[in-house]
Amino acid sequence: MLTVYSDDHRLHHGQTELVDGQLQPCFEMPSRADTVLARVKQQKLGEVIEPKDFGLAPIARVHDSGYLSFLQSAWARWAAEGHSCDLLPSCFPARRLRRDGPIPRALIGELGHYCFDTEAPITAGTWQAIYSSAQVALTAQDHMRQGARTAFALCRPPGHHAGSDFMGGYCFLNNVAIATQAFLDQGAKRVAILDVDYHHGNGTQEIFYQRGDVLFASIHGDPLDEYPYYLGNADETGEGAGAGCNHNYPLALGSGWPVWSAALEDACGKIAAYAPDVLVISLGVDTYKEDPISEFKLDSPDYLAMGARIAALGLPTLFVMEGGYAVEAIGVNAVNVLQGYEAGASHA
Ligand code: Q9C
Ligand code: ZN
Repeated sequence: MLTVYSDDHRLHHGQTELVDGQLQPCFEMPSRADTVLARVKQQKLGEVIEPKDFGLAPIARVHDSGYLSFLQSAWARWAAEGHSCDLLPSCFPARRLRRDGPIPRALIGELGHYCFDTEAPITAGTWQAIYSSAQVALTAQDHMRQGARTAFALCRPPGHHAGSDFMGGYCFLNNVAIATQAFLDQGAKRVAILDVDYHHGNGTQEIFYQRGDVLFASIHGDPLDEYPYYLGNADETGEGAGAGCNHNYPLALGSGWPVWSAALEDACGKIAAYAPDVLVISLGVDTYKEDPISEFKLDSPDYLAMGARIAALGLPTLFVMEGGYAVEAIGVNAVNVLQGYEAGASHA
């Protein structure tokens, strides 16, 4: 399996995030991608290539133009105001404040408009890092357009919490949505997205909620108990043309492989019935039992079984890296999914 990777991810390195009322070092750190890349090489998964540059157009197919302009210019504006620390929001338009009203002139006001939490710090290199992360996804997608059955986009920063016009949860550009839209723009009729990250993929759900050409299935910690709290319940099934194309599997905190794999089995049934041309996986491995911010109990061998079950769908499959914060283990766990898939695909 081909891996696409860019060193540009290092240009995004947030300092701190709020944990229980205190600023602590960010869980989403550059060494995460290093660990995964090292395991890809150690296991000889296949060739590792740099991304090509497909420009802004495929990103703008998913994201709002004002949001993209904001992301490109935010750091320069912040620095011009005399700051050198991370740019973080502090005020958000909750109910009955004007979320669709005039966008504030003030930088922090505009930031709150384009953001739903305090966990996506903007740093000097953030734009280049997130642009390259999206190009990593697009390059892996392009490899499949050229005929490959599978590819691995080793994206960092991750993307699934980012919506069409908002950032949050360590995410800025929705790499999976951008790759999915590229498949559709190149002639795919239907694409299925399976999000196995511990957290609900609220951004991906938002982007495709009213669309019948994308099926979204997500297995995650119950949002009544877990981040992102305000989306990811089972009664969110899609709207309009997308009615019936959204499937959420909120699971109890503490769930292990028996419960998790039963949800996977159900999701695979929905995906098979949808008969997509392509499957895209939001590959988060923060479901691991030792993950520092998560409450599922998957163990490393479970990721081999996960990959094999995905392979049994018999679909061309693009894997896109999302979360996973037990830094020493995420290489083994992510690559286990890929190797489980390869072993399963070779039996098919
Ligand atoms: N401040 C992804 O896995 N909440 N994002 C953490 C501690 C945010 C996770 C709680 C979790 C975001 C891509
Ligand atoms: Zn996550």
